[in-house]
Amino acid sequence: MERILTGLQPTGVITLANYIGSIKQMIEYQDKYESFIFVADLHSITIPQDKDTLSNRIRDLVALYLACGIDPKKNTIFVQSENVYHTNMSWLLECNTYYGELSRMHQFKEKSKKQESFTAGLLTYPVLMAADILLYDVKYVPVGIDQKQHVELARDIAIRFNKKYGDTFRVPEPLISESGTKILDLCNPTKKMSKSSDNPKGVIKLLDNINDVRKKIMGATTDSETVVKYDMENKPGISNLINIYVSLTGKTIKEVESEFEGCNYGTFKTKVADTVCEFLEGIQKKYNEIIKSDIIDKVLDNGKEITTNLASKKYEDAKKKMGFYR
Ligand code: LTN
Repeated sequence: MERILTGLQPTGVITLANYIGSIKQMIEYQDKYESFIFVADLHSITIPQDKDTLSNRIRDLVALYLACGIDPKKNTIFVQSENVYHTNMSWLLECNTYYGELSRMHQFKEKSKKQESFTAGLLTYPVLMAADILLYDVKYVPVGIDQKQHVELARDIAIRFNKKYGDTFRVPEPLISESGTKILDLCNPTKKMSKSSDNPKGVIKLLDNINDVRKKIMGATTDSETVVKYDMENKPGISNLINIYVSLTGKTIKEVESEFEGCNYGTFKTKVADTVCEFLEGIQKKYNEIIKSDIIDKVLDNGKEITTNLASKKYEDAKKKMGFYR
């Protein structure tokens, strides 16, 4: 089985869009690949984080992933800051990366232009990400399209290092899922549903109160027609609800259109709301059990041991190749 690795930042609660767009995908991958999933807590501090909520967020994130169906027997799950080799490796790689490469990254340009001043970490962040990836000889890195450039940088760094010091790193490839459906904001179905949106009515978080979720779906923006038909361009609101319904039931768009032929939007929305609420209730029940058990600590201790072992070997190898040995 080929190995894959992906990192998730512990910022904010996971949304239904995150579930449909990426977690579902990871659940499929767990039978196909040997998968490493880690909480990228060191990445999250490139912008200031509240120190009192950070550790809760890490636990919450792990608990939610487990509640969604990420199986700890099939995945190695760990916390980035608990494995010192990520930062150690990052320094070796930083000294093999150029300032020009980092300052050209889209995400750096985007995030730095919004602020008067920013930390050096915001610039060097993609090198830490390269270290995360290159430590484990992974074949693929499942990421959203926004992270593709960072994975390409990791490739460039690996190729450069291998050429300069001898074969050390496996050159990874980004795995961008085509099938993951983009879920849109319920109030403004022209933009993505995002946890950082300023209008909470448009966003469903996995731990939202069930009655609120129902209200959000019933209040979703739609068009002035009455036909439940998939048309992303002219009927983005209804199409978005169809996408949500399709993703949670496994039905096809055609099946959904005929299921609701002749029905008004109220009937359709009620059915979507029932489906989403039932789904979230299941996740929340599991989440509440997991969060008060010792499962999280067991899973993370195990992940730390396995990955520290692998990473230390890779780090020592890279370090020696660069000339550090006695
Ligand atoms: N930068 C990513 C998170 C991340 C990651 C990684 C993803 C950190 N290290 C390694 C894949 C592989 C993000 O912000 N989503």
